[in-house]
Amino acid sequence: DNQACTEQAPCTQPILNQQFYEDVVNGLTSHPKHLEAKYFYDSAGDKLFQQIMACPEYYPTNCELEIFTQQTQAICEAMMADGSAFDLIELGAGDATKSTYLLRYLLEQQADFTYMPIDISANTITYLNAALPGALPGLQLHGLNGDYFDMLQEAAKISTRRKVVLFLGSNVGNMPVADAQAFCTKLRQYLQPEDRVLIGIDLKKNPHTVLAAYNDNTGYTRQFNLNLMERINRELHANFSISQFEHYPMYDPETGSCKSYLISLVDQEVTIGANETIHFKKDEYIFMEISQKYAVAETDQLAIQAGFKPIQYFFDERQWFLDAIWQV
Ligand code: AVI
Repeated sequence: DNQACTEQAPCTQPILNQQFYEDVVNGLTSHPKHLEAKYFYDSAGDKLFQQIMACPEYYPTNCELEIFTQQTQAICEAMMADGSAFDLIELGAGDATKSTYLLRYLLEQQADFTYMPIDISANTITYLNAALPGALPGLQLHGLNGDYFDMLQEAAKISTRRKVVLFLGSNVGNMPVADAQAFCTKLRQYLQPEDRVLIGIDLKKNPHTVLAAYNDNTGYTRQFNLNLMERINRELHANFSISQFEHYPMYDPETGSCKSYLISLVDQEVTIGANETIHFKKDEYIFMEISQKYAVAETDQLAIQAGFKPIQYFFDERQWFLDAIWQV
């Protein structure tokens, strides 16, 4: 069992990630309590997210894959635009499974482009630099490890070619609408006229379908949320009793926001490191994550208010997911 640090048994291990510590303590001493979903993705979290994506209930990945496999040519033509050379920048590339469909087609067409995956994980960039040249012979590749906007600036220094930015997988949905709006506005400021974005956005649909995707029967999504507590125990020397919290997912069809919470089952105290004690009342919640769903018109609003023109839409058969091309 995890032992928290106390005065009697002080921490012997240092807290390696100070930012993580500050964000967690800040979130759990706020009203209401919250944690940041970006911290879901340690190695156990990465594995759980892979398992979520393989669940029958979790439709977004399959929808976007369907779009990319069924409409490869049209999507790539929209990216190639006038045929001029370009840099293809992917924000949060991960293992690049989806983008590989596009990259392969672009290579077949002998498009003149450099693929620049950006990821906050150094492991991811190391992996892509090692794996992609073998899988995609002839690919010009320049991986960038760091914050999205820092690396966009870096990409602009490396070359002045036209930019096409990929932001896939409904990652934009993990921001509240106001933050998504600010993010898109900032993205626009890093781009030049004629640059384009291919953005994947999950759409509003039957509420049962959405909720089931975030409440899979096997319980991977539940574990995915609880894993953040395990991570906090391990890395920040805390003593969360995982069994004393319950995963509560909800979807509001009116606003399109799908949210997940962890609910305290009892009155309890949790210590983090040597200095923090957090009190939980029975039934008190921690807000964990938002996965915002949009109507198509709302995605247009997002684009236009950020200074983009939505110029093309690609839907899956059921119209559950949208990959849109936005132009500066
Ligand atoms: C990464 N992101 C788009 C996922 C989503 O659908 O919001 C994360 C996720 N959370 C629970 N299931 C999947």
